[in-house]
Amino acid sequence: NRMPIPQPKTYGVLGNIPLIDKDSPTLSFCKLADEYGPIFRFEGFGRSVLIVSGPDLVADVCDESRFDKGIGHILKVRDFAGDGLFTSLTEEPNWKKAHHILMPAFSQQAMKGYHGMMLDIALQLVQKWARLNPDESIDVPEDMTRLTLDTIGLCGFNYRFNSYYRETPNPFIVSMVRALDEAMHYGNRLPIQNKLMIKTKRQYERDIQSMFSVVDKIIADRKASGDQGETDLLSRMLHAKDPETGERLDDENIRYQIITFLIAGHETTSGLLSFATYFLLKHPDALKKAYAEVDEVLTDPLPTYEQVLKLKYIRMILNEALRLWPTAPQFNLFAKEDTRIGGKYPIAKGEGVSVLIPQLHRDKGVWGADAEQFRPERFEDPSQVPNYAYKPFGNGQRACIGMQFALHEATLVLGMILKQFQLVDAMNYQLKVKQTLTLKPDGFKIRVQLRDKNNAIAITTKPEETAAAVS
Ligand code: FDE
Repeated sequence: NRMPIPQPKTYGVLGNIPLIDKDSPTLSFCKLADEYGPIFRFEGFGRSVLIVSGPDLVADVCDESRFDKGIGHILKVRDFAGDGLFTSLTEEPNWKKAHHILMPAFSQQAMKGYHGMMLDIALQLVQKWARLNPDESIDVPEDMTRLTLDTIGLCGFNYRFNSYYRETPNPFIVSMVRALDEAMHYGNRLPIQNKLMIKTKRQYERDIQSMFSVVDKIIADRKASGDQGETDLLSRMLHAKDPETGERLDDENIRYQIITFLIAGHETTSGLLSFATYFLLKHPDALKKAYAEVDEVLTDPLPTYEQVLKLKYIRMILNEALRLWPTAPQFNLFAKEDTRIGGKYPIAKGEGVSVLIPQLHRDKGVWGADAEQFRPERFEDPSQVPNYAYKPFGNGQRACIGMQFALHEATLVLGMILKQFQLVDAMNYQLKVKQTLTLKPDGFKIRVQLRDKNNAIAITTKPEETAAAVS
């Protein structure tokens, strides 16, 4: 009962690389999966990885006793994210230490402490949109990225990127995005090509240095301020001890964690909000239900923490958006021993596996004949959700630590947007998915109209009321 693993055709030293659109690798993998099935081998520059998307096979590689998170594909990101949570191996001491220290800071309970800060940034988005003229359009992914970046900056280390006050991204973010882009492309070039790209390499090194200097200053300033443990992530990282070892995180590791939260926490959540907005725009029935819910639940001028928890249908919309377009679309593993995937596909110790989430999430055998359709009702009854075939936040102990954070933030913001605005598909947008490290709807623009022209929150002329409500 040993089955050969299919492999697409190869191109000499380039292996399978020419089959991949380097600007949207995940979508290329999905096309290959349509052709080669639920598991196939992919080779590039001597490295080989098994691309797995069949529900049973994914369930099997999610067995943490035989598979663990691999970082081979993101090795280059360690140049600036070091041994932070996302880019460390499970066996590295700093993974477990930071995991223990940071878990409580990302619990559902902890969201209470961030709610006011999340609201502060969400209000900036709502007020910007409310003040647009009727013929001005909104670049949704851009404004959502402003929101998610500012939110993680404020909740993470009490730093304001003030993205709504800038036309272009903050220089820190320019460096981060450029460095990420280079880290992603680096592995898909021949070593000789990389050697010759001297300008790119210099820019990459400059970008990393400028990220380090911004973050190191934030850490130094906080230490100098004599902070005795405020509620943000940074103060927790500076003060909390790992209950197992009794140790704290060192400054270098804190730097890596801050960069990690900025990377992991803003593109993914921004993509989620953009796709959710897109689906609502194109599904009037779901939009109608969402309006009914926000009108019923969000009865105060500003949403409270408890009200956000009551936005059940909005949550279902977000879950369904993450099913069709999981914004972190792949996660990687390696075999801890010689074994077989699904009992029949042999894999050697150390070999890599990549779980292709969008393909898994559209499996008709699990999700039904309408798997390609946007239907939030799938998530109505939690006991009916096939969790083994739903992995938008990864798996097991290496799953996303920021899940509650992202979902609270996204539910709050989507609820506020719907409470205030009618969404207008002024340019009849046709979905085009773009990939950096994460997925986003490319060039997605809408217009909005205030639902209630006299709405006090959106166009308040009494800032003190807003301030009082936020605090
Ligand atoms: C993580 C994560 C994951 C897994 C990956 C791997 O395995 O490789 C996933 C899939 C995810 N994540 C997803 C997501 C989505 C969304 C919306 C998010 N995410 C969001 C967020 C926010 C924040 C802050 C975060 N996030 C964070 C994070 C971290 C830190 C991590 C790592 C963890 C460990 O490993 O420990 C992740 N995230 Fe996420």
